[in-house]
Amino acid sequence: MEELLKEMSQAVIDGNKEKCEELTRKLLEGGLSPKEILDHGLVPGMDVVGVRFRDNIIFVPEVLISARAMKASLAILEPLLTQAKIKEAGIVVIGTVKGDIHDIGKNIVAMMLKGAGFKVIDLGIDTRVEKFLDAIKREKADIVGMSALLTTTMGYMKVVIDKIKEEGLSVKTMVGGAPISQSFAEKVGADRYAKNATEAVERAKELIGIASTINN
Ligand code: B12
Repeated sequence: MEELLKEMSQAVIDGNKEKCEELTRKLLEGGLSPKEILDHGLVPGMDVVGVRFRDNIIFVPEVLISARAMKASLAILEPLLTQAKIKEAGIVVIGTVKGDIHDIGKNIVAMMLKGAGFKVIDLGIDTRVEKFLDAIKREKADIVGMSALLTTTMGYMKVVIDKIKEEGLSVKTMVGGAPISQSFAEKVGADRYAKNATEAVERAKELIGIASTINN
């Protein structure tokens, strides 16, 4: 299994979609959980892509091909990750903020929240404040989750949080994405920060007052 997980990381790095799909099925058949496949196969692969992108060894087209390969695996894992164990723990509206089109991490968070019993309304990418506010009101959301992967877009989270406060909405706010930190979350007035999807589920449960042990 160890070997197959390494191959999986490499398939993400190479952007080999077919290989990613094949390995996802093999690893599931081998008894690994979707979360293990994510944490030890797909995410480490994308981490390497990130470093190579940062160091100008690869460029946007290669990253896109890697993202496509990872998404193909996620499509296989999605039905397994989203099988809710309890009914409607709470309602979460989630989106990547305006100006930002990164959605892999946000999609994983959405899947894991669904799997924990939350109803999730995914607003997609490049989400403006009006769209967040409309969905929060329409869905009577308990929590709004915002994702940003760029230092140039993370500031937009404050625009949304300020507007929520200005309108006096009772929704809780949760933020995440590679450049986000606990201190940034506090600075913009978010209720919670999570560094990954597993923690996002824990924080979401805290926000609506479900003991984190119930649904593990
Ligand atoms: C894949 C990728 C892309 C793909 C995105 C495809 C897609 N559909 O998402 C493409 C090629 C489109 C892309 C484009 C660009 N990218 Co890009 N990209 C990446 C890369 C390599 C990986 C991101 C990823 O998917 N990671 C895997 C997931 C699983 O991790 P994650 O997103 O961090 O999510 C986890 C947590 O953060 C958390 N989380 C995420 N969201 C949320 C939300 C909530 C509510 C919570 C609680 C938690 C949470 O949980 C997730 C799961 O565990 C990163 C590198 C990196 N280190 O992040 C660069 C990176 C983010 N990109 C970068 C850049 C510069 C760009 C471009 C500007 C490049 C360009 N010149 O055009 C454009 C921007 C386009 C735009 N307007 O958004 C830079 C940002 C630098 C900066 N300081 O701002 C990075 C850091 C690369 C680098 N090292 O330079 N990119």
